[in-house]
Amino acid sequence: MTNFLSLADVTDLDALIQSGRDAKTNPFTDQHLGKNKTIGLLFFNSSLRTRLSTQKAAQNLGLNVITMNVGQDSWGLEMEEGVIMDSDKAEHVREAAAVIGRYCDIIGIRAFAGLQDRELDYKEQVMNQFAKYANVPIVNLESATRHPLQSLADCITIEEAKTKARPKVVLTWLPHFKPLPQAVANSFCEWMNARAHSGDVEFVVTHPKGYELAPEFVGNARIIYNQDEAFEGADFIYGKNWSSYTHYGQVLTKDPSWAVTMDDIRRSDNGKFMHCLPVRRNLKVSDQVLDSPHSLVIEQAANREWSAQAVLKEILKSL
Ligand code: AN0
Ligand code: CP
Repeated sequence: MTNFLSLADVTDLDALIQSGRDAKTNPFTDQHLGKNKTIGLLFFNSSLRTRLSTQKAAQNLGLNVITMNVGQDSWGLEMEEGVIMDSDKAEHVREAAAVIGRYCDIIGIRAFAGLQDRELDYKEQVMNQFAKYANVPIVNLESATRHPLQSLADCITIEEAKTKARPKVVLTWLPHFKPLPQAVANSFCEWMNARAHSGDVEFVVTHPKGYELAPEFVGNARIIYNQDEAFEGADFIYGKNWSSYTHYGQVLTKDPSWAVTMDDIRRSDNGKFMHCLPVRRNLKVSDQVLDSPHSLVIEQAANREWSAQAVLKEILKSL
């Protein structure tokens, strides 16, 4: 593996999931792999789990870690080519990426969607510009349209917790008053569609009308607009808010009936609740669900360390 930008960079998904589970059992067996090598973690946006779990995974592999909040600790970076740089961005990505690539053997980047310009966001400019100019492997720590390290952790969590060979996994939209990116939902669809294709899960998506995700992500997933119907027989309920893709970046409804409560869990097949976190309690999901044995959110976040370790190990082996 050279870059880890999306599922397309994964050659053997089963093996990658297993590698994460092996790292969880034996975290330090590959400590030699990263010796005298450095990973740089660049954050254009806030993070708790991604920042700490990726740093921890890197350290488990013997890597040195340097971290920077771009635009706060560093200069603001211009991503457009050929422009007169008279805005507030003092440095161009061409130099910045090339320079950071001289200090680091791997670069991880978090850069969310702006949610103003769909074409710009879906072009993945930040990831692609770094991939073009850094000359070292790039790891997606949540980009404008994807969050693949999250999806890998989600696959690991489902494998660990499933009680049947082909569990029913339901992605549900949750209410929120702020527009959030589609990245987590997009990636979850991308990865679950692959798991469904290999016969490992049954995958259903439920959301209010107007919250249809981009066709290239939702693929052949079954859409059921009635949430109660979608939850029938569910083994995993995966909650996430996202803003509209069709009415780009807009909040079309805040309907509180879409929040997940114990009534929804009762409708499922003794289902487990998943969420990438951070989650707003009692807005998106009730205290009762989060504090019950049905919630997998802490284990899911813990698995971020092992998903990052599986990916970094693959990249280190290719260096
Ligand atoms: C971000 C999002 O929805 O993409 C990060 C989730 C991992 N969440 C928020 O901005 C609250
Ligand atoms: N799930 C996740 O990526 O969390 P952070 O935004 O805190 O990194």
